[in-house]
Order: sequence, then C-alpha cells, then structure tokens
Amino acid sequence: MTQLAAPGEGITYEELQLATRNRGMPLEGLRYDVTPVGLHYLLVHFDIPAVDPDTWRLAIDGAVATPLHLTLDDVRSRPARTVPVTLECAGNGRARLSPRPISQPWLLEAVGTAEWTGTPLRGILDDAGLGDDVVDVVFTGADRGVQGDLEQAYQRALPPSEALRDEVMLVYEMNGRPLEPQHGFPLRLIVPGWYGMTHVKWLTRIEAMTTPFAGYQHEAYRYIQAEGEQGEPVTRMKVRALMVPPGVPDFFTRTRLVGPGIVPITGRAWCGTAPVARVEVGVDGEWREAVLGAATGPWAWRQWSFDWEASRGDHVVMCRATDANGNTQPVEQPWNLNGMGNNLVQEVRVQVR
Ligand SMILES: Nc1nc2c(c(=O)[nH]1)N[C@H]1C(S)=C(S)[C@@H](COP(=O)(O)O)O[C@H]1N2
Ligand SMILES: [Mo]
Repeated sequence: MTQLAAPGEGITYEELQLATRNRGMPLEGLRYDVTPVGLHYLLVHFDIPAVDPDTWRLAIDGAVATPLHLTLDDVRSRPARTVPVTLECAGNGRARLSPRPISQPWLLEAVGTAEWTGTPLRGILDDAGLGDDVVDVVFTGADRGVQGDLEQAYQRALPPSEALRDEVMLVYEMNGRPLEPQHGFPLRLIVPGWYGMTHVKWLTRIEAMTTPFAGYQHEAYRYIQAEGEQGEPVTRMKVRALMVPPGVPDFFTRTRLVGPGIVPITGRAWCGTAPVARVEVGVDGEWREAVLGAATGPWAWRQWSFDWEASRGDHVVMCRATDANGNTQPVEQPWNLNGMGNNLVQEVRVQVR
C-alpha cells in the first residue's frame, strides 16, 4: 500500500505534514554522547495519546501461567538499570530514494542516543511464565489510528528468543527524567540494536501468542521491491556513520563554508549487529582512515574524528563505517519499496574559501 512519488515530484503537503510533527536530530547534535531529549529524533505514527499514570496499567497476558496487571509503581519498584541506547528510524534516508516512497520524508537525522532507565523485560516475563508454545510476544501501545485502511493500535511483536534477551527493557525514564509524552510516557519498550519501530511507546499490553503475529506495523517493515512480495523483516540497525557538518552553513542550501587549513571533522557511528570496526572519510572520492573514539555504551554509537587538510575550492566530504563482520555502507543508493534500512553514505558539500 506504499505510494510512490511520480518522477521529479516534490515533497507533498502530506509528507510536509508528517515532517513537521516528526522531527529529526539536527546533525550538530552528534556532538553529544547522550542526545538531549529536546534534540532526540521523534516519530509518532498517529497522535501522542493522553495517559493518566494513576489509572494506567500494564497487562501481561495471553499464553502465560500467571497474567499480571502492573501499576507504574509496580514497574518502578522492580530491579532498575540505566543504559545508553542508540535508536534510528528504519525509514531514515527515505526521502532521497527515487522513486520516493510517500511517508515520513527523512533525510539523515532520524537518530539519537538516550540513557534509558527501566527494568529488564525478562524478569517480568519470567514472573508471568511464558508458555513453551509461545512464538510471538506482542507489544501494544495506547495510540490508535488508521494505516493501510486498517484501524489499529500500534503493535509490534518479538519472538521469545529476542524478547528474553538480557538487554531488552521496559523503561520509564529518558536521560534521568520521566519519559516525556512524545517519547512514550509512562512506559516504553527498548530493544537495543533494533531499528526504531520495535521500541513500542505508551505500552499497555504484552500478550504471549502461540500463533505468529501478523499485525499491520509488524508486516509493514519488510525489505521488499514490490507489493505482495514476502521479503525479509526489518530488524537490527545496519552499520552507519554520520558527521557533524563542518564549518558554518549557508542558510538556505545548507552548503558548508570553512577556511583553508586543518578542518577537524567529527561524528558518530553505530551498528545493531556487530561493533563498529572502522570509519573512513572520503574527500572528493578519496577515502582515508578516521580515528575511532570511545562508544557511549555497548548498545550506543561510537565517536570518530578526522583532520581534513582543506584546500580552497568546492569539495564533497563523505563518511562511511564498517562493522566487525565486514559490512559497510553503500555509496550508490539502494532501493526498496518502503524505504527501509537505508544506510547510504552521507555527503556534505563544502566550500573552502
Ligand atoms: N506506540 C508507538 N510506538 C512507537 C511508534 C508509534 O508510532 N507508536 N513509532 C515507532 C517508530 S517507527 C520509531 S522510529 C520510534 C521513535 O522513537 P522516538 O520518537 O522516541 O525517537 O518509536 C517507535 N515506537
Ligand atoms: Mo521509525
């Protein structure tokens, strides 16, 4: 049900409407280890639901030995941990595809790293007692709307093998403060390493199912070339590096202006399947090794830097990361119908003068 823009068709009013609701992280935000909440990217499919924390309950039911109904205090009194996690929307980069899938028109900025505080999901699932025949654990948010002609609550599922991983959490704080309404208050799921759609906000229910879940938001995230194809599900974040655009911008074109000489370039790189092993910077097509810095955490981005000896003239600066399995980023734009998992290298135009 994905619509494609006609060749050469500009951003539509509907795309602009989504873009003004769902903001990206301005790339200068890459300078912070932990993204300030107000700079973290945001994606809300429907409306931000109003949740009263006093009457809110989390139901854990379905194929479990003991169904649970937890209050927010119940969740908060469980063992807590705080972990920095990088989130990236699976649709990041979609607006550059040709033809363009009509949806939230991200360029590069749908990423952020926050310190999430909460409790391991596994403890709660163990208390409920997942049945041996459970194949999917379904997470439901309090938000509702229509997508693909279907009225729905926002729902995503994980197989028990993923839901029971040690790092998966139910979180109630972001950067040391209660979740803000737009980021899932009062409770959201965090699945480190996975693309954004998995981290269900405004959680109300966790249901253990003995048949595979086929909800809309679950099926929509697949790598397909045409409607009706089965394809592979979108799961973990592919390797990617982004840089803070150097120098100062031209207001309208965002072309960068710098003086000649050494221009320090810094950025972050992340990957949901393996550690980041390498970052390179390409200037006018010539690639050089960047220096890797520390990762903000085992599930968060890693800093990198590069000193560019800039000579007068117009240049194109790019960056590309490679993970420990040898996967790297494409320099030519790949295409898929929903514009998912796009990790094309970033390209910044710079005028040295
Ligand atoms: N309930 C609910 N959870 C949701 C969404 C949503 O629309 N509703 N959007 C998902 C998507 S597509 C992304 S990319 C992330 C964005 O999280 P953030 O807005 O906190 O950055 O939330 C995910 N969780
Ligand atoms: Mo997303």
